[in-house]
Amino acid sequence: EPTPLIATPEHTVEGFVREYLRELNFAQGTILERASVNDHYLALARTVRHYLMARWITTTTEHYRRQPKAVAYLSAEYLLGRQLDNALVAADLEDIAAEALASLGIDLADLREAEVEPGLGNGGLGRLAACFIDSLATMSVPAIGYGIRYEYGIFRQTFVDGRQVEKPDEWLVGGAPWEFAHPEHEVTVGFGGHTERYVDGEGDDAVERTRWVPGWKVLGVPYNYMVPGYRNGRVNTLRLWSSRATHAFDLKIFNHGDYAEAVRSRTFAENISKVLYPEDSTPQGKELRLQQQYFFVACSLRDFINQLLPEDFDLHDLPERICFQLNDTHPVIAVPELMRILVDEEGFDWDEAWEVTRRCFAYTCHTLLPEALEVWPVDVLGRLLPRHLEIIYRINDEFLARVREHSGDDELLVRRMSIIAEHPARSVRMAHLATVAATKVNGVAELHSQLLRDKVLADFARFWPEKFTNVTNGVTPRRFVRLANPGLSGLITEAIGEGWVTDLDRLRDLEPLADDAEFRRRFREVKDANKHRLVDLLARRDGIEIDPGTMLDVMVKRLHEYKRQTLKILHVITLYDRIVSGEVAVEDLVPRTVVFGAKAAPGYVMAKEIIALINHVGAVVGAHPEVSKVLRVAFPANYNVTVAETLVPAADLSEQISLAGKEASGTGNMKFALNGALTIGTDDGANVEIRQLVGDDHFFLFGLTEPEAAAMQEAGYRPSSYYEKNRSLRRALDLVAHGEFSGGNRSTFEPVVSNLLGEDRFMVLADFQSYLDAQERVEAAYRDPDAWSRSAVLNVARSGFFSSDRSMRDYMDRIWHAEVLPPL
Ligand code: 26W
Repeated sequence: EPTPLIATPEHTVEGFVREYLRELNFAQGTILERASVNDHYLALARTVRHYLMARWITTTTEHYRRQPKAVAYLSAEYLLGRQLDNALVAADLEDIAAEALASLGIDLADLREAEVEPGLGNGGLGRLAACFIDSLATMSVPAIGYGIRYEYGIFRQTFVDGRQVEKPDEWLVGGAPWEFAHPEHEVTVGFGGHTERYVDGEGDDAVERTRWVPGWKVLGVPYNYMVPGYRNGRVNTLRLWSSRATHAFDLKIFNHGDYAEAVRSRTFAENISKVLYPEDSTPQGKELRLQQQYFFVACSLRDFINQLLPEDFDLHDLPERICFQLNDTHPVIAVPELMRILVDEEGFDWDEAWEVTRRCFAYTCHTLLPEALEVWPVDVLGRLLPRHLEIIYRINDEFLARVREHSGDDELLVRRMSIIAEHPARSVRMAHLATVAATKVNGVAELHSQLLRDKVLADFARFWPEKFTNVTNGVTPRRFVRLANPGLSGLITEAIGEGWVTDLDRLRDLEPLADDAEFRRRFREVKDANKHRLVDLLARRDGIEIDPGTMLDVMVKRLHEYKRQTLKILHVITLYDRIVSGEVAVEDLVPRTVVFGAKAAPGYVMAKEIIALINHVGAVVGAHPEVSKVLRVAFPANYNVTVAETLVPAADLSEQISLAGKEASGTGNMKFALNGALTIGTDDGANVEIRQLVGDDHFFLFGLTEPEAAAMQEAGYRPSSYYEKNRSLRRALDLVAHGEFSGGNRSTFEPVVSNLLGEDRFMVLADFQSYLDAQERVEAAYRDPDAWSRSAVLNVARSGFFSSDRSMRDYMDRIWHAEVLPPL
């Protein structure tokens, strides 16, 4: 086949300038002298895009031509972060672009700031999906990401009197230069209606079939995003779906003269992809959410079958061509959808269809909290997707028959394993459906996968031991080291060459340099420069002043009780108390800046109270003339990927302090370790593996282990006993209760205090003393800059395992068995 002719701009400063001016003139319709910052940004983004276009077309063409075994990542969330820098680095254009722009009198740094990041995810799960597609592209794996093009991403957080107030995230208003709309590839998706039986064929060939007659339909329009590999000549695709009203439906009503109704139907359809659910860890049982899930999954399956497979493809061979990876339960409705396509539309018999379906899906679980496991009431699901509910019932019947057969009719076991829960309302347990259907089920860190097998999905693990596996999460070194930390990247490359960017295990070669005083000095210089970058950012962005000469102690992640931001703030309060009461002199403390970044789900009342508490404590600490000499709290609003990119490289201490057995993995923990922060953390999630790799001497471990916490809960945990026994704890909680941080008002934080003293589900009080002790060890260690930076360098050198490239290799070997194409 002939190679397609694709125009590519010349990879030189002059070539870049030419392309840039063309964009400014012809696409933006303006000239250098009159262009706004946004004009410049759009012109730049499109210019960079042009350099990647040939690779994108070539990659896509080759996927189609070779039909390799591929991966389709199904995820309701992609927390992408800004695109410009990533594209510049991937295309090896950083220097050329900077020089080209400078020659036009433009500063590249100013244009970077103009990009609003696509925040199409909540937290860890969404960012993980973004890291994974980056790694797949970089490793030349034929892969496509499927998701939703939310018109509004994760809300913009603001603080009013220290309390969270949410604003809509209008990320599309400035123009969306990274996306390509393809209305010509729109897909129709049905909802509601009813099912019918009918006889297909005649005489001996006659078979009874079912058809679904939807009550209404919407269109899905695909928007393609480039997913550039790192300098390997490949660009994969992320395809996000946007909902539209069907033209026919719309027009019919419109022609009847009912304009209001025509608008209503349009609004219904377009609402589906309007906004990301800002919930993290507790599913919203809202029908619109189920609509979103079915919408994107139905579009994606249809698209894969119709657009990415050859016309004559025999769907019996589908498992040879694709693995659909289910990112948590959000896309699990894809299972009955594929069954429906095969049985109702393609005429497969049930067993044949099930055989294909089961081999096409794999499921990743991202949680351990029972309340985070999605369930859909059958009346909701049956109204919205009547045929899918029938299919789920049949899958369940056949599954439970096997359970009965193998268990000698153990009805208690059958009830526990059923896809359908009977209480409190009859509902579909999406995690059970996923587990029954999937070829493989994986957790996201060793401990998490173990707990899935032993606790959350124990019955299933006994039934299908070989189904369960682990793939420890990872993060992309391109964005979170190469791009976020140019100083450290330069230092590493100088020492060991640049291969580490795509082969992070090579960081091991840095180990001997931990003992090299000159290297450590330069390492500290980089950390210091990164702190100054953070100082500038916080001053500019938030009007927050921080001292780069202090230890930077950072806790950034979604606000959730199990993550225990309260434990961190109780530590701050204890330090405050000790200074104010004269127990310690400020000279004897290591000066610290405690940085928080956290969004709370808008409906999560306790999480919002905790945000207010942190802000109020921060205000009192900052206003105190003595305390503020050695302790400051900074809580910049609206923590996001962009902020992380400046914050993580500046950190000295990484706070990973969840109750053991609750954080599935964590990925922030990996980003900090890779950027040379030391971790203070519990034996939870991937912390366990981080500590094993970096070594106990370079990690501050504290707190109960998972078995200890479980045993204590079993025996009857009484938080108030810790309050009674522990003086520091009592004083800290009393300060809060007595209104020290609420202008004397004792009711303000009463709910937080009484929750801790009464239930304390996540055992903050039990771990308090152990945490204080660990913080003392932190202080002692920080006083010795040479020893500290030695540990920091060893953290970097020994964290190569946490590259998402390694995660992708593990998925390939253990789950997908997809092909790897040669780089181009
Ligand atoms: C439906 C509501 C909802 C939304 C999101 C429920 C649950 C979730 C996710 C499972 C929450 C999440 O982001 N989990 C995080 O996934 C990361 C990537 O695997 C892990 O590193 C985190 O430990 C886990 O909390």
